[in-house]
Amino acid sequence: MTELMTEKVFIIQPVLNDNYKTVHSEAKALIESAGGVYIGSAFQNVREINAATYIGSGKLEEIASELDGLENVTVLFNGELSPSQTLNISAALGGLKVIDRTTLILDIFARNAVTSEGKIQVEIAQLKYIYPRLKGKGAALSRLGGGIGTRGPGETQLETDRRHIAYRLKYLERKLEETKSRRNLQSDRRLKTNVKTVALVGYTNTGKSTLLNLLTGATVLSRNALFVTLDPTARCLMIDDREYLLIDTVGFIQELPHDIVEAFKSTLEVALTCDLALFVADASADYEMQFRTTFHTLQELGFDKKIIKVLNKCDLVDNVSSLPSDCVLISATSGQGIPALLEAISDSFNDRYIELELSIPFSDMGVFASLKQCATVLSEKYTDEGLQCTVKAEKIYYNKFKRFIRPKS
Ligand SMILES: Nc1nc2c(ncn2[C@@H]2O[C@H](COP(=O)(O)OP(=O)(O)O)[C@@H](O)[C@H]2O)c(=O)[nH]1
Ligand SMILES: [Mg+2]
Repeated sequence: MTELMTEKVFIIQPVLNDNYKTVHSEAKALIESAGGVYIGSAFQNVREINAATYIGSGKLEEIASELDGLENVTVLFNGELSPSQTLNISAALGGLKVIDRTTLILDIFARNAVTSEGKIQVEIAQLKYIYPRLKGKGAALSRLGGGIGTRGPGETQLETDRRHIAYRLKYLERKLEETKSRRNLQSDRRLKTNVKTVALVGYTNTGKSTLLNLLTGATVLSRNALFVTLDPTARCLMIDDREYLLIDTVGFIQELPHDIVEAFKSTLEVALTCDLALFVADASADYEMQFRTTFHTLQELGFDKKIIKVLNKCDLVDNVSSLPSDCVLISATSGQGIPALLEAISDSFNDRYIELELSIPFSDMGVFASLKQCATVLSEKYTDEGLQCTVKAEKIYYNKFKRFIRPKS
């Protein structure tokens, strides 16, 4: 597969309040999630919002000359724009493609929606956002071509008229109701496999993708065909010869526009079906808020799985001993804490296993063959009576083998 996206993205960051730095650095991670390449930023204090172009025309001229001559550039306006502001800014920048924050976020949701319900929900959100923006008969919108902000339903829908979109919305809303009423997460392919799944959840920019790459780096091209069919955010993780499926999720987002909250939640479904969730937070940011929001949002959606709290970016913290002790402290860039994290992951599954000391008579040697299929043989020794072995098996197999348990001497 060739890498499709080489879209270069320049950020215009309006400065409205103290949170702008966080929101700006988060936007860089969002661009990466959408497959774009960040190339630079312009910051602008906004005392009063300009009705036509949001920021002043002088600043726009400055940006236009900075970007002059560059090809394949998209401008991300990291705030919410009205349809006409989007068009006016684009015009002021010599016709460059301009997307706003909501459009970028919806694009990422579209890339990450896995279940059919999630896909429908994201498409509804996209269409609702596009709908009022189609006024000028799409001239400006169809000029967008492809790339960020046009995925999901975008490419085909942008050329159609508003009436068509209204029909489509009605259809999708009906379909969503149907899907909800016979919600069936079993359709998720992963559930049909025995591989344990571990999901990375948490805010955008906390280092989830970096961690995924670090942990699975050696096994990027999974040896197992099973993984090839899954979405690109799932990778095989090996710990002590045991396979797990590690899944990246769409990150929580600061100042998420409220009308796309439902679409966001639908992208989290993948976390609901995992066996273990790693809650990743940024040790150098407001990690308590990050853990709290992540937990509450997932709980609202019915999340009831095991959790490991992970504090990443510990390399940026001077006083590591002040960090909460119920978290695994790591740095995905320096590698610090990674062995402890791997141990915590494999330990969290260990309560499913028991060690059995068995004595299998020669007349029952067939049992040993089937034992090997579902248990790890830790030791084996032949005696006059038969085979004595110690195995580690999932508890569910206890009954199957209990008649061979060796009496304690
Ligand atoms: N200093 C430091 N930076 C990190 C660490 N982990 C990730 N980052 C940086 O944080 C930014 C966001 O990382 P990313 O993995 O894209 O975050 P995601 O949005 O949660 O997937 C990137 O610039 C990373 O290089 C870390 O442990 N320490
Ligand atoms: Mg990421």
